[in-house]
Amino acid sequence: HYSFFPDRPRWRGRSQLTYAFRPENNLAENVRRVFSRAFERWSEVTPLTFVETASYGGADIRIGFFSGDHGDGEPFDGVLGTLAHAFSPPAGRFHLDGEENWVIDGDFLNTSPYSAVDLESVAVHEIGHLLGLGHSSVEDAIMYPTISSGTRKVELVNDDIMGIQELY
Ligand code: TQI
Ligand code: ZN
Ligand code: ZN
Repeated sequence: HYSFFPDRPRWRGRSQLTYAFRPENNLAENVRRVFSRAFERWSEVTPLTFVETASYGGADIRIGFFSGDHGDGEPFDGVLGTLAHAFSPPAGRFHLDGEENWVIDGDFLNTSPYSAVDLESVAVHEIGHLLGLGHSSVEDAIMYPTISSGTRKVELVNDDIMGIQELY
């Protein structure tokens, strides 16, 4: 079953949210499209729309790849372990571990074929957190707290949809 954060934070009174990519990452178009598709999965089942903006500082949701200690008190740990973190509304902070072997549309972003992590799967999960969902006890749910390495899991299931529709 789905869950929320304590006090049920959500993006109250907002239907359009903006997102921006950390300029220093210079993300390729195919990487940006992965995030765009991940947002779409949530907008299909809510009144929410997500629009990319060039202004990193002015965006509701700020997406960036970082390595190790990156100044927010939650350092990344290299390959595997923590893959990404996102915070409850209205923080909008969406950080990914730049040292993971991210898989983009089945291709490796870094060089190693080991410990591959599917970017879209992680993005759909983290966006759930950004919108106010906690973890789910339903194993098939996007918001279930574990995923096997190399697995692709990008489809919202009924449990995710029931949860997000209770918030929006
Ligand atoms: N990052 C954890 C996560 O997003 C961070 C975290 C731990 C967390 N406890 C939390 C976030 C409680 C909000 C509330 O769950 S992670 C997965 C999964 C991670 C894990 O790097 O461990 C995914 C990131 F579910 F597959 F294990 C993305 Cl999809
Ligand atoms: Zn961080
Ligand atoms: Zn999580």
